[in-house]
Amino acid sequence: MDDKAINRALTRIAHEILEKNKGASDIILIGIKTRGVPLANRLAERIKSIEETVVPVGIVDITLYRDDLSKETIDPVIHGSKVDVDISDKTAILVDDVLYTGRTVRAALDALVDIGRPKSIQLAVLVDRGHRELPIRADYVGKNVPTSKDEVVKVNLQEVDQDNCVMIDKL
Ligand code: 3GP
Ligand code: 5GP
Ligand code: MG
Repeated sequence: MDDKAINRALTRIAHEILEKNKGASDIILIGIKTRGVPLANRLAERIKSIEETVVPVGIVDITLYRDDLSKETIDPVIHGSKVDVDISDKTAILVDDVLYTGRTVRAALDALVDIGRPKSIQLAVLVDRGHRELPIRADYVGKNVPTSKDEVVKVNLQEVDQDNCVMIDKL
């Protein structure tokens, strides 16, 4: 995906979020660090320009104490989170760059439940690369990218990497 393809996918997801939730009044976006955070901010910007509603953006920080590139699978550990608004009775939308085994999202769900009791939780990802190890699926997907386990999806975002692209790399 190049810059334009990423932008189109995010614009579509913003519209899908508004359609599914009948507007943006009850929504909070929660970016999963690192690259889920700029993606959540971009979705908030788009929602603002479509509906003129300001959607709060929170952050959950889930540090993966594991080397995904090795065969070891250790549960992710939750570190710091920053959610300034009350998420009770809101629809919290988790945002991440890549959905893979689902373990990161499971940990993020734990983190959210500790912060409050949202009315519902949805998941938006830029890329779904398959290979789930838990019963987790995304409500909004930028692009489904079938991968093998010896490939990685490289996600570059301007805010972090100074350019915008999604590529498949061999390990
Ligand atoms: P992120 O923090 O922005 O999500 O997992 C740590 C970082 O390494 C992630 O950045 C992710 O984008 C990047 N990464 C690249 N390939 C892989 C991979 O195969 N597994 C994991 N967990 N991260 C990867
Ligand atoms: P999971 O916990 O679903 O296995 O992995 C999801 C998290 O790991 C995401 O936050 C994502 O950043 C990172 N991740 C896993 N696989 C990849 C990948 O192939 N490419 C990138 N960029 N990130 C990945
Ligand atoms: Mg990520």
